[in-house]
Amino acid sequence: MQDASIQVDRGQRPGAEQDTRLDWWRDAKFGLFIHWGLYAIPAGVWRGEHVPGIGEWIMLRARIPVAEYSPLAEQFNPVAFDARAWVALAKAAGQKYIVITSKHHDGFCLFDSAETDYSVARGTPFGRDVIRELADECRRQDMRLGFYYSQTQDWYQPDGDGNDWDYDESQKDFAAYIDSYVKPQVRELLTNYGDVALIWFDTPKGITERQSRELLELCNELQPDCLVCGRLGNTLGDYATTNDNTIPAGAVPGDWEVPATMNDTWGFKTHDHNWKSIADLIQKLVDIVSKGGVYLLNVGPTALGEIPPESVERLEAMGAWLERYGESLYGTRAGPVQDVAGMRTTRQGEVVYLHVFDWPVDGTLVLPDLDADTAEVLGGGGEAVNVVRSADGLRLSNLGGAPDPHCSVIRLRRNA
Ligand code: H79
Repeated sequence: MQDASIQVDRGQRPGAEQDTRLDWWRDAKFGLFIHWGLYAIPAGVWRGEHVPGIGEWIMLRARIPVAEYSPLAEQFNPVAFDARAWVALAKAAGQKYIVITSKHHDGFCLFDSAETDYSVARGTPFGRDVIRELADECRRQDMRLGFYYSQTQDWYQPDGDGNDWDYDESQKDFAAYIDSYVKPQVRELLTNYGDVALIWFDTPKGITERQSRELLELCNELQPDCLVCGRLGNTLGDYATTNDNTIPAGAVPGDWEVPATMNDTWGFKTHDHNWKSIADLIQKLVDIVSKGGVYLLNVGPTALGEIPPESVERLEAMGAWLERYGESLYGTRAGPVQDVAGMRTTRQGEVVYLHVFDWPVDGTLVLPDLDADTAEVLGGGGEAVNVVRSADGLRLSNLGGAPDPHCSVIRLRRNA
């Protein structure tokens, strides 16, 4: 059964498991999402008032007219932007791909587009093509790069979806917006920046089956290896996403990804200090991978181009954990047993990795429904673990102290 938190109308083609184009992504487990645009300037505050909700939605939440919002471009001058540092941070975090907002719902583009001057390249004092700099840097550092692209909502384009405070909905020609604006921009993204790992469409809303299919065909024609996220709409796309920040209750078959925030916003907000702990984030990564998913974890850089220090600290801590325990996640598949007394498992061939969030003070664990001949504590003291099959399940003892405060890992093997 499909878990209710996965929208079944998002992705998952029949026979997708045979599609080897997804293999790198299936093994990657962990990506960096970057939400960056003009909304980083108000950062959740408009006319001195805190606007509740996610930061990149401020234009809609405060019903800011295009005539007031679009001049933010004249202030966009992120002199601290450093593609090299951003990519290096993702590397240090153990992330295997980056997805950045090439265009979010507000319509502002982080790439140089011939279709509009409403971009960082043409409409700001900064005047640089952020996407080009990132693409070049990703190539240099051997990092895959994908583009978030809001295909349905565009609050700047008169025919785009979502802006009913500037434009009369009944006068909109959505089909013209898709054909004359979205398709040319997708073509630019898939032509001008080298190999693109994936396109992350979002909020399909009323896009028609034919429009979704034509966008998919365009992507496949231009870059056959570029994956397409299931939020393209109309059950098309290469993989499913869960709802934002939603982890399924148990294992889910197929290819799926959890897009998630570290605090409560995607785009930077000065008021949002509700940061998840390092332990929580590491355990969420383990939890998702143990269920067969991929974690796409977001940062929202400031208007200056700085990734918030709270995000950097968390990503570096996750990278340090992955540096030691990465073999228990990368390239694995969902564990054979879900939620073993609060623990998680992953599987790689015959090897099962057991992830222990709360290490037993008495150095003993009993694992129902698991079987093994040997157990090794990764990064432990090297003492031999006692493995005994008991009526209650596999009993591990002499485990020693917790090797890691957030999540320790035990490798279980069976004799050949
Ligand atoms: O890009 C991020 C979000 O901006 C985007 N998806 C992630 C990856 C997203 N688009 N739509 N949604 C998420 C659903 C948003 C709903 C809400 Fe709202 C926006 C809740 C509060 C603000 C819509 C507007 C409902 C109330 C106000």
